[in-house]
Amino acid sequence: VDGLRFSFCELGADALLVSHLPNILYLCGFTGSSGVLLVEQHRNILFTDSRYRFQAREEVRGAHVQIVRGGLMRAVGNEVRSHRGHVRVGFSPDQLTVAQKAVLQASGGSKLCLIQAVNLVEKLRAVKDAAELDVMREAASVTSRVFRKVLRSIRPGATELGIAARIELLSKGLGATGPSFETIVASGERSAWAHARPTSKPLRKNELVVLDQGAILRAYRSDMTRTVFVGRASRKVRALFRAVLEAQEAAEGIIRPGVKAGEVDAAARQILRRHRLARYFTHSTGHGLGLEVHEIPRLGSGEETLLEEGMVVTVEPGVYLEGLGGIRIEDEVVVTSKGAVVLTTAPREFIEL
Ligand SMILES: [Mn+2]
Repeated sequence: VDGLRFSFCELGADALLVSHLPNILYLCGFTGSSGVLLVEQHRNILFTDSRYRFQAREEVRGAHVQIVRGGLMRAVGNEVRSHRGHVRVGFSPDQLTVAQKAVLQASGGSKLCLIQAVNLVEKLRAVKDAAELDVMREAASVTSRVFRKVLRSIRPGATELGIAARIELLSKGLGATGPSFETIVASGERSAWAHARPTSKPLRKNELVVLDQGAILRAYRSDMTRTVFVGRASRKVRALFRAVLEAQEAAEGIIRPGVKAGEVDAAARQILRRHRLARYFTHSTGHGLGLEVHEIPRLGSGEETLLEEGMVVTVEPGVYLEGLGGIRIEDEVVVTSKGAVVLTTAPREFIEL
């Protein structure tokens, strides 16, 4: 939190309004679904409501808890108004609704001065410490083990929804509290939808199946994708798979501290371009991961963010061909001084079932 104070002081703020729940969890340990944290120079105040009285007492570290009635933002405004002079409060425009801002300004009155402070907590969160990495390694391990187990259920007749449910059930059996995101099981032509929702469509022989899954373990999320084939694949499908795997390995291979996030994306794209597949690779190469499934840095074209030791990112090139299907291979890696260390250890070779 000292680093955070430094960064908002640099922006000319006296305090930081933290309204995004994952940031609140990161800063003070509170897991409730309603709360606002005000980080001031010499103290932190978590505003929440009476439903969380006992939970906050149990969870919150390093912040004074204030149970409020009649709205969190009004309470923050009242707190600001109780100060002697003006208070410049940093806030993130994409994490405060227009309505919340209006209430805050009405209750804070003329003493409140809002200034933009974007991504301050997110920048801290991007670099994981040893304890966070331990949890993330465990979350990734859950996902890898679930993949191995669920392979047995992948056969003609099984539905996408049935397999997705099985993935989530197996994850919970291994200690996960839920899926990191809506589990993707997409088969046949539907596998070309990069973010398909599972349906009651049964798997058929000679179809690709994309499985994109993640588990939440002690609040941290994992994210891994594998693409398998039901039956025996054609040479074309095998060649596509090899190209995607080659792109993934190239991207992973250049990851180290000091490399620009955009360079990792370029490395994957260059391989697919060489295979004349670049136009089928329609999303960015990866993203940071932690308390949320999409965090900074984004591994996308032209991204200037420098990778740092301790960042956890996904590397997930894919190709999506209308009528044929999609192939995506995604792993989660931690950036170390020696390069990328893979956390998701499920087999990456082409699996035919
Ligand atoms: Mn992902």
